[in-house]
Amino acid sequence: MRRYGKNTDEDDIRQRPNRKGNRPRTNIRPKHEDAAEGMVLTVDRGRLTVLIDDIPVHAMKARELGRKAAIVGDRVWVVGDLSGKKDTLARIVRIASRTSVLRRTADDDDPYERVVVANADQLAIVTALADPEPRPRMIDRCLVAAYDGGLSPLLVLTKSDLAEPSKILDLYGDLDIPYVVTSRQELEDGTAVARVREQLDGKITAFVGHSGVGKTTLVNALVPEDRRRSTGLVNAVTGRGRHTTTSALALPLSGDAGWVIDTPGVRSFGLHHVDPSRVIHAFPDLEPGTENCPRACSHDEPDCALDAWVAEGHADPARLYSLRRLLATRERRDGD
Ligand SMILES: Nc1nc2c(ncn2[C@@H]2O[C@H](COP(=O)(O)OP(=O)(O)OP(=O)(O)O)[C@@H](O)[C@H]2O)c(=O)[nH]1
Ligand SMILES: [Mg+2]
Ligand SMILES: [Zn+2]
Repeated sequence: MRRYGKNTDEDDIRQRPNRKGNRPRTNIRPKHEDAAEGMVLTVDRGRLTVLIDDIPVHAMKARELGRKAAIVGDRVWVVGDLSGKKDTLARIVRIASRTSVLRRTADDDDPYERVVVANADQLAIVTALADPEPRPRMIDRCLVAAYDGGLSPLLVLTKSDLAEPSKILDLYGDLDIPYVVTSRQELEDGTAVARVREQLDGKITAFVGHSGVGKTTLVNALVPEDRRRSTGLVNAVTGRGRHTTTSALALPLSGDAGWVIDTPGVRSFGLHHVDPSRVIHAFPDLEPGTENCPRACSHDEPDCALDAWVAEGHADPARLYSLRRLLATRERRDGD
């Protein structure tokens, strides 16, 4: 596992091993010379847990940071009691600039942005093939948020023991977006875990999706229990009844091979913050067809070239329908 030394300076940051992703680095020497660097694992009402030298340290934001909030995935510098012992509270004195920011709003017409995760390289869009029913509309929205936030998407289709993946793969299988299909059986015998791990190596991956799709089940299968316990934080699923996740939690994969970030299920992925002109990037199969569009085409107007292009058979009409639906509902309250 990666270790963060104290007295971190620029050179240490540069020499950090296993940098496949574009983790933040800084040219500014920390103001506090004795500050230790770590990663925010979770945030609970102003109390943060920061992993420093393998120790989950309790911390809060120093007043000097002002309104700037640290979120899960942030790289931070911490001073004070770094023992991680009960009732200790260190102070976060600096937050590194972020390489990516995953944002959402509750609804499209809600201007209040929730920053979900910082510095993730990849967005695992988790969709159950049944229970709950898959909703392509949610997938499209997550794709928009991923491209907009600077994360590369990964589709994870769970519960293939309950339903066939073919319908969803008809829509998304040819988009050059990596995908994995998992079932309960394959999670238990380890085959699904190996397949998912291949897609996660060296990256920071945030798992998002509706409640009950199996995000925590998957994350727990990926990160062995003793490892989860060593962070002092456990997102429980086992035991009696369902355990819905209430706050985002970052966990390190074994072998210094990246991180997984479990997040609470969402009803919708509001995109109030996304400029409508950027929505098309989440539809790579349709994007080439916009070449003959009029200038500043909204792609939801009579002169849009996509109708003819799709009619010529270049893309699935269902995808154009999805794009239009997303563009049309972006300014309205939205059901899923
Ligand atoms: N049949 C089947 N059930 C699964 C599978 N994966 C997860 N489940 C079940 O689905 C339910 C929900 O799983 P969770 O992992 O809690 O779902 P979640 O996405 O974390 O839900 P939230 O935390 O509410 O967002 C649990 O009862 C799991 O046992 C699967 O591959 N097949
Ligand atoms: Mg969960
Ligand atoms: Zn157009």
